[in-house]
Amino acid sequence: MKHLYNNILQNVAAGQKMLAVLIDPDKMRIESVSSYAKKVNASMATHIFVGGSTVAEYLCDKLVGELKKYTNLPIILFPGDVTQITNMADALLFLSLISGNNPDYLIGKHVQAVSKLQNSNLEIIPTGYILVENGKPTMVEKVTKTKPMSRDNLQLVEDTAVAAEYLGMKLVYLEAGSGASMPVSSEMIAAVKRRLSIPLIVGGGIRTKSQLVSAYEAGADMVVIGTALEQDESFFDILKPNTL
Ligand code: 1GP
Repeated sequence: MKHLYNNILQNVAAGQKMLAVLIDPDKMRIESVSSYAKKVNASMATHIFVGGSTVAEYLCDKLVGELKKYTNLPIILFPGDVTQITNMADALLFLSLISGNNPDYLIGKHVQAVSKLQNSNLEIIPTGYILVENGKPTMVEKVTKTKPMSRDNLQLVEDTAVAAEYLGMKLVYLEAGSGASMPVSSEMIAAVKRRLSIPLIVGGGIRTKSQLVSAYEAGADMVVIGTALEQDESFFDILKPNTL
């Protein structure tokens, strides 16, 4: 039964904030998965995202298979490319990079993915993905050959998010980019959230508890953290359940 999106909607309706831990298969050694998954399980994380910009083929499959041995948390693919799709996961963010105008990332890769997806059990969640500038170039920018949206043009980012909702997308993901030096601003999160009735995901450059709390307070329904946990697993200690 494909119920992950409905669970997300229920959490939003109940005011329950969600946290996704992003695991990049290129940066996680298979031997480390069991201990990492234990830390994720003991934290406030509600979801695990798996994906990256430049993942070698079949690594996602291997990683998700290993993770499934150690966690019951839902595993959602956050793919940088078609090769990262694996039926081992529970769901897939079917991302459209709506901040840019590269047709490959608006529809091209999606068409390529269909033959894999139609034979899978993955819950497919169409997601409007908006890359916002963070002060330095990001891997997403490089790989997709698109420019991020300006931090200063709130109106344009808001309208882009609303256009995603009008197009029928089920989530909007405001992304500063992995390892961003500045996360998406609270002002932008609040402005976008005010205009949307679908759930809002925020990620990129969140490294402290106060940045996490600010993102939630501004209106993020789900926050994604990858780099900060990759670089320092002691960050899990301040992400215990019910400690925000
Ligand atoms: C990247 O939004 C995610 O796509 C998470 O970013 O790695 O900076 O936490 P970080």
